[in-house]
Amino acid sequence: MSEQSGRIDRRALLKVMGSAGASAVVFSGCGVSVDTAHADSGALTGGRWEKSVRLATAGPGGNRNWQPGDAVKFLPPEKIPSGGRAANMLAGLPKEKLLLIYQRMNASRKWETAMKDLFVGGKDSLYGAFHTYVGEEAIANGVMAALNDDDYIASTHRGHGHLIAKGGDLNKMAAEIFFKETGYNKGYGGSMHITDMSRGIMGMNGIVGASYYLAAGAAMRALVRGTKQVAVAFFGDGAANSPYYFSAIRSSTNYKLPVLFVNENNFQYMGVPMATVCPTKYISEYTKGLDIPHYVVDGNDVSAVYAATKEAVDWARAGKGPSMIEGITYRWYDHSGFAGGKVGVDAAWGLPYRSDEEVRHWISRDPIVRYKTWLLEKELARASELAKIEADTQRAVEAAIAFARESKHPDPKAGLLNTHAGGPVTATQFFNRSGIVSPTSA
Ligand SMILES: Cc1ncc(C[n+]2csc(CCOP(=O)(O)OP(=O)(O)O)c2C)c(N)n1
Repeated sequence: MSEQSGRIDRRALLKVMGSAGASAVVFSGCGVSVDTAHADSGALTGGRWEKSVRLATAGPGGNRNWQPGDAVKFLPPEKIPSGGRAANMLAGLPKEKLLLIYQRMNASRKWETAMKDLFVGGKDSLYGAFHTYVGEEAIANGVMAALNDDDYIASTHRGHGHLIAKGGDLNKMAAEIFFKETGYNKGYGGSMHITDMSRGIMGMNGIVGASYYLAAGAAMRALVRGTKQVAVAFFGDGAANSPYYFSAIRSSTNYKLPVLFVNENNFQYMGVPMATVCPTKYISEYTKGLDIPHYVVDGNDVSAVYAATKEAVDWARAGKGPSMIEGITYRWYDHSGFAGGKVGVDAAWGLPYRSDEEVRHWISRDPIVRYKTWLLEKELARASELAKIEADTQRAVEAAIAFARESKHPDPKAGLLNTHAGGPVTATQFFNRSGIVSPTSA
């Protein structure tokens, strides 16, 4: 591992990790078509597999589901299908809602891209982890379009897009990234703790696999109180290997909780392809024995995600229990931070665990461009309306950054406020209560 200017060179680190632990290499292969509509939902979308996995071993634990040369990578069709059940369901929403989806997808993309440029540019002294959701926006927005404002979501480390899709405030989010007192967590939480209970957002979460019981708990509360609310647990393909996943989804099935387990399968763990650690080719295969509805959808198609979620939400509100949805998607940037990223350039290039060609394929299936094309071709919106949304959103993002820059850093003395269940505690009270000698008085 090398260090440059006191910072870890992430690319070098990934290379070390790759050579030490990874037993598979992902490379492009010939097209093999696979029917992804094997779920209970019927044919929601189609897609093609265009990549292969070459395994140096049979996978962890002698995994028999993966063979060298297997085709595994889903590549969506270039366009969202204009007809079919999913497209018709989305097209049936009021225009106002269709435009709101477009606005929030754009807000998510533009806000994160602007933050990326600021991190990479280095002038604003931003630091801390920042996991971008760029490329995955159709999942958050497809899910949220099927929820009510008072439904709950439990997010992940890669959750800015979930928050924005649920109506999170761009100014407060930006201020939190700048660690300013006007931020969601008053400047003490950073990216991975942003929470907004007024919108049912139970928080982003740095603990991989923490969303399951947060969502199941909220769903249990809704069931007991008879409110008809539902809760959604977002999680990645890596997080699906948490024992809490199996425990939570099984218990939720036992109690018929109104909860949706929404997997964002981007095929990448931190720095290795999913095939090296995942025993099955679909995450949804893990839990099929539970006999709850499972959906596998093109996660870059907002109509497919919406349609699956709407069915799962109706199922949950009818008291029938949980569903599992797997959205196949891709993140454009590195796991966290911006290795391989440049100011003004989309995506991270030259990373050791994926090919640039693969990234280009996915960018050509940009979920926002696909949705825009679909709206225009179906004449559900005019180009001028969408252009106005894009311009207004860009202005809102710039205003959020200005707001964050102009806000003050929190007073260090306030650091221990709100940390105790008994109410606000000052630093002096904390040290007195705990018997610890205060660093300032020591
Ligand atoms: C309990 C726990 N274990 C490990 C980590 C370190 N970690 C952070 S993100 C990550 C990978 C998560 O992969 P995935 O769930 O597929 O989500 P993605 O990053 O692909 O969106 C890991 C292992 C963590 N934050 N928490």
